[in-house]
Amino acid sequence: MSDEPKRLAADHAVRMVAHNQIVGLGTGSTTRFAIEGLGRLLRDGLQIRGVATSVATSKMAADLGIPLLDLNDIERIDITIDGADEIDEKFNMIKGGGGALTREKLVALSSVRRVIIVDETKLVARLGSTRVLPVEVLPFSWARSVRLLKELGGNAQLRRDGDAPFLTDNGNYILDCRFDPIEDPPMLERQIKLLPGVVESGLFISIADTVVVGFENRVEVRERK
Ligand code: A5P
Repeated sequence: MSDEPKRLAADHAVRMVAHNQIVGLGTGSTTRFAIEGLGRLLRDGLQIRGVATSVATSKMAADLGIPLLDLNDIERIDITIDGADEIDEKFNMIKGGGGALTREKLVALSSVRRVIIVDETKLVARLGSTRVLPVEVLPFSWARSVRLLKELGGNAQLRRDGDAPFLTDNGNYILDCRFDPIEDPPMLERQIKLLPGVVESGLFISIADTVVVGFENRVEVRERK
């Protein structure tokens, strides 16, 4: 599949950003197109400031001249544009394929409007049917987290980066959990959040407001009911 669906969804989403807004900047290959689009709008005179969800996004935004804010210095973000690994009909999502789930969730929850950009391969009937669920955990007790996640029905694997464990921007590990698929996403989200040692889960429940789905030559915009 070409990158065109991602690019079309991203281009559509950046047009939802208004002058002087604070924009949450997601992470991933789809969001890259949105950040590039915002860079172009900035050159055309649109004034925005961004809040980045990862070190990689922060670097990209800075290279494009997008001024960045620290989440601690603001009370709210006007609009966030981010991608997803999977999204179901109720707009529940799996995120964290790139390992940025914790900052992505914090930025999304600080935002008035959350716009998710995906291509049609991300649309699923049941979460967990095509992708694993990433869970960020403390390195100190990661093996115990594997056992606790197993009790919830998840087969968790420590994400690796070559020979070493993959490290998040927060210095933590990611456990990629296969659930085959997830029966009740809101319930599983609550159960995972209660496990000691878990920093954040990649289940995003009731967070997406608008979903822009990109196809080869068109987009479809869906609003949460
Ligand atoms: C980053 O950690 C993720 O949550 C991404 O937003 C998600 O994996 C989507 O990435 P792509 O746009 O690269 O598929």
